Amino acid sequence: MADDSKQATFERPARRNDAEGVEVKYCRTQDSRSARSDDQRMTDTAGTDRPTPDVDVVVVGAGIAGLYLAYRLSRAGYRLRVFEAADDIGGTWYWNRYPGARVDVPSVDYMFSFDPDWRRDWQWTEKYATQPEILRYLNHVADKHDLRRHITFSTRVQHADWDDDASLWRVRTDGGVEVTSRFVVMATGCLSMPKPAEVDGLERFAGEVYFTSAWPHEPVDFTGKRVAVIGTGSSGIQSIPVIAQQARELVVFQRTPNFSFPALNGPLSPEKLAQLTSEAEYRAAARMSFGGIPMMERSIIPTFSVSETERQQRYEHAWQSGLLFETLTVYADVGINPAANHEFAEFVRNKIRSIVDDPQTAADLCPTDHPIGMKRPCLDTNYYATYNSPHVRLVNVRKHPIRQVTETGIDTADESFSFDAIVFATGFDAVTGAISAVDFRGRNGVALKDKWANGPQTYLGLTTTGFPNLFFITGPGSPSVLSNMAVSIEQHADWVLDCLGHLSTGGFDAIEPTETAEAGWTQHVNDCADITLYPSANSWYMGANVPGKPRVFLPYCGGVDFYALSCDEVVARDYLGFSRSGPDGSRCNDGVVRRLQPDVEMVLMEAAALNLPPMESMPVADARALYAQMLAPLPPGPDVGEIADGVLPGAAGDLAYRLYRPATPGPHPIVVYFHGGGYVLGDAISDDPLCRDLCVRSDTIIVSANYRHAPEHRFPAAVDDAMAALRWVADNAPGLGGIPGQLAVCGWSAGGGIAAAVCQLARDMGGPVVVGQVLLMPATSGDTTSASYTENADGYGLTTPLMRWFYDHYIDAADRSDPRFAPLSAVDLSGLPPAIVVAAEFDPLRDDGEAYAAALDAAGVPTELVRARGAIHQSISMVDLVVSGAPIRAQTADALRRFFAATRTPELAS
Ligand code: NA7
Repeated sequence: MADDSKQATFERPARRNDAEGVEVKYCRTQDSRSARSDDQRMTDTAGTDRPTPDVDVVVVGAGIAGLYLAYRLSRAGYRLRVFEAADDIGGTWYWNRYPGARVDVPSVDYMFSFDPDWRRDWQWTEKYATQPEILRYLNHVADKHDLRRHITFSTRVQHADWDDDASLWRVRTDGGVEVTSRFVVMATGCLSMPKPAEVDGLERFAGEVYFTSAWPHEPVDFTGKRVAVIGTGSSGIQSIPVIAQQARELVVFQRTPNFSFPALNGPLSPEKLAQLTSEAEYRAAARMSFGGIPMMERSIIPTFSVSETERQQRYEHAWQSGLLFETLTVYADVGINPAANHEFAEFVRNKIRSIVDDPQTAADLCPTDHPIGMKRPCLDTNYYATYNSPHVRLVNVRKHPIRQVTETGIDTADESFSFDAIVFATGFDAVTGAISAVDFRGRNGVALKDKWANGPQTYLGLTTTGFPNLFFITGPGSPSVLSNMAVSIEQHADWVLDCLGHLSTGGFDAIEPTETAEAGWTQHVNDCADITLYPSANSWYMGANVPGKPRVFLPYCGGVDFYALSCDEVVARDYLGFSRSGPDGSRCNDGVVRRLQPDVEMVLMEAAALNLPPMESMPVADARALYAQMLAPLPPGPDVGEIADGVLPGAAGDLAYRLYRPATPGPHPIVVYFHGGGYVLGDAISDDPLCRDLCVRSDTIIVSANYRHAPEHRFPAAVDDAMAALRWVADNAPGLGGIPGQLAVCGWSAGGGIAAAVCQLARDMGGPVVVGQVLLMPATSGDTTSASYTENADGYGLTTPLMRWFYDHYIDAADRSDPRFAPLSAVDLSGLPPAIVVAAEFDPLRDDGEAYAAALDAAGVPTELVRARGAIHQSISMVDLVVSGAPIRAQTADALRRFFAATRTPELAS
């Protein structure tokens, strides 16, 4: 294809990208190619000395992803080759022909969306289609769109070497053929590399051996036979009831029981079909849904916010729904809160106990070693009831390990079994297995296997640094196996096609993520997983089923919707995090697309959707009412031993306080706590969840003392009251259940500044003795012009205008260097109690906290600074909502324990 010489100028002024804090570099100066339509093939090296590759794109795999890519690429005019190891199309649905194999996402959701007239020539017969029906559907699509002509069957791609000079991949197959290609797209599936049998002696067995992952094409008849099934994941759970119908005897060898729900399969419901009336909208909604299925959204209701009766009804509804995603979204915190998870898990275990007659079998079938939903749950038809048949038996191999396969059957540690056939349903080297099976050599000959030796690193789950022009469809770090694969496949393939079009238009021939972007995304994927219970389960999501595989959470669990937003944002921000290059130059737009903790991001999005007026635009009374209204629905925090409300004498009248006592036997150390709210908002109970959490974690009494607020009571009213409260608590410690001398202070936000100020006052006024200070996102300087005020001025909960509004209400400009307001202004910080200071990354007050911690440290005060990555001002106070704040609260509580332990006398310590 001929080039032309129209010039497109890419030179733009460098700009500061505030969200990343990273300079955007436009390295490219001039483009010698014209903008071209996506419909034209892109590989054109005329006028350059780079060789023209054999094809534009090599696609590996001809399953759902490979077929869709073949469709899109061929229609867009790219020259492509698709290599497929099997002798026909279908991928997963080609290989997994075992009895009972079905999709467990509704069939109408598990299909291509690009062909809206499918209903004219295709009908699903069931809610959950069988493997043969799905394979027929894929063949139908391949034939209808003439896709086979692009596919080379019975050919496995074994090697791929990046040629940096030629900017192309040299792809080699098991047949020894080499094909050069500008791009390689791995459409190899997430569950396509079967695990080996992992039992000794299989070669001795004289009977039939089957793997669910490579089932014969001809029918297998188990009638009258003694059959063993090893493995109780989805494949085992689907096949066991069907095999049991034929076999004379069936023994299931179970290593880990799984949670399974009734599929309640049947004909397609009219309701479901009705949902598809406006199909374009339905498919678009799928792409912006939590799991790739519309109308199955994440719950926002925490488990224990509703009554026990209501919860049981909700669990029952999920059980009766016959929908996997319903079971995963019963309550907002089932995947996060162990207690919530346990209750739902116990509901399902009770179901298992109620179905299975034999109590020991039921007990063995009840999963207890992993939280529900954190290992892939299953949908089944009569799975548990199958064990009530007299010819079906369950062997718990954790109690009775398999020793070996013999000529006639299987020996466990204490029994010999005879079989005519053994079925292995033992799973896959998931997500990375099929990618790692190809020997990829990227820039400088680096092997992908080596790069991923400690776990995969990708940008968006689509690309990896050092391997230009290599794309993974549903790769590690993308929603993939946690989503409706059909939707995620199309989303990825569409993204790749858009990217290829973009490169072509810009005259580039290579794209690669930057190290910063990849590290940022990998961190984000881990952040998402770390706020859930996923990492606690030994699942294939974690690579735990493959001996020696690094223990890393492989998919992205933030949801299809949030994930798609990231992908779209990367494109909208000029391929943020990618460097692109071509014969005439390169362009690198470095940065990180997601830096906030995922739960913070979600909270901010929900808050933004409320579209509330800024507080600083309101009368104070309205702002206070709004603040109370915003706090009311937040999760309450943990139960404490006792809560007692009282009044204490402040500097100018009574002050309310709330005391939180641990459930453990006292006496306890005491922490005097000062709430946040910018001196204007809040009261002794407005930080109730945080105080409860601190009480439980640190095993101390928390006395949350109110103080007078501005504008009614301006500086120094708040700090005077705080000092009065500290004295009163110190004087009354025994009566409050405290240990005399074991007194610390804590405060959040404005309260953090107040806590810092009272430490200085206590030092200077001869007491009381304070053994530690916990300053959470404290206001310490009154300076609203620092970098953190500029960078985080708006969009992260607390805004710069609001802080200025608070200060203006509280204090005159002339007083702002008074250390009772701005403890950072104190001339001498020596001799203050040891401190822990928490500074949130996305907080106008970040620099206040960091500066005070540095100043304390410089003055010789033992100080721990916690830089809360991805956190906002409220990350610490939204207990049980911003789960990523929990480690910070734990660190805070640990510090408190240390402060008290350091000052405890030996007698008290004992
Ligand atoms: P899974 O879900 O990985 O299940 C494999 C099962 O085989 C699981 O119960 C394993 O126990 C068991 N297993 C694996 N190796 C052994 C050995 N050596 N001995 C005994 N038992 C073993 O694979 P599936 O094919 O069922 O399903 C894969 C996915 O396909 C599924 O999640 C859906 O997404 C569709 P373990 O739990 O590892 O202790």
